[in-house]
Amino acid sequence: MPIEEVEETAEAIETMEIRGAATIAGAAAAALESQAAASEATDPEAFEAELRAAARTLYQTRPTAVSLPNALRFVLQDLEGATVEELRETVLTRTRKFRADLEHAQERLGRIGANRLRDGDVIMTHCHSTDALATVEHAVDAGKDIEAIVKETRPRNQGHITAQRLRELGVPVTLIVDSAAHRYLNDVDHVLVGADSIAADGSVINKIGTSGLAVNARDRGTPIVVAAQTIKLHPGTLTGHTVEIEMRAESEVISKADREKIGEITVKNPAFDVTPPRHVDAIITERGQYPPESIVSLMRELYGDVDEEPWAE
Ligand code: RUB
Repeated sequence: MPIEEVEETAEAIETMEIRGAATIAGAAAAALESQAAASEATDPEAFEAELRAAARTLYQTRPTAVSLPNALRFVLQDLEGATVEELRETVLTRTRKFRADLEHAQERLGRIGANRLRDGDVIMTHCHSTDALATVEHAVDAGKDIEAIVKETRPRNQGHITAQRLRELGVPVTLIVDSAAHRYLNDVDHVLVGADSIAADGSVINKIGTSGLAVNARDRGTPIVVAAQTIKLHPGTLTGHTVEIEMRAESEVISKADREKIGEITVKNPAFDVTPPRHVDAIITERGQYPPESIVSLMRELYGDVDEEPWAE
């Protein structure tokens, strides 16, 4: 049985109290760290079984952001140690390294992405991405004036978080409803979004509405930049797996009262969509900028083929 802290983290991810691909990955690594630190297992097999159970609990929360399984794999793949203490040390070292790497990668990605933003540029954002905001932060730190048009991002309105963070950076913000994006794209120099997963063909899986925004941006000739650390690369897609799109509760879209008033309808609430590589200009990672079609070489270099997950029963 995973410890309470693991269960609490899993619930917070499921309810989106903890959300966004990078933040989810960091929280999952922290939960494994707590599990390892608190374990009272007396033999290595029991210790590993506990860690695997904790990883499964975390893995089952949300299916789309690959940063979550990538984090779990980083910690649990080929665990080294002949005793409980050695294994514990390995897990603690890895979870700490993972979390430190996460921060460094975002910082580096931010510096690289900031080079694309010029003084006086206007960006359009969708959802809330810490990777995307890192590039704005670095541009602002470099003395550039940046303005933002922020899509509210129904149904959960993560655009409000983005608007708040951008205001904290001193960036002037215009908030628009999602359907107003096309109307304002002529005023925009870059569409800047994050990613939950990037597939081997360079497709970008991100918050629902990203693909429609990308089509609109293409129509207007506005470049689309995706800021995504390499933990967003989905190694399973190298061997033909597709990325599962999370379907969330209809209560996020419509109240019970409104639904009853309307009558018999079906409500669908996909949380993410897939933007094909031809609609993306660049993927910015901590390892540099990539045209989406060439991201596969980086994916192979960093992950190789992934066989069985180390938390399988
Ligand atoms: C969040 C979302 C973000 C990516 C990237 O969706 O789509 O754009 O996760 O975020 P949700 P980051 O709110 O449903 O989790 O750059 O912070 O990893």
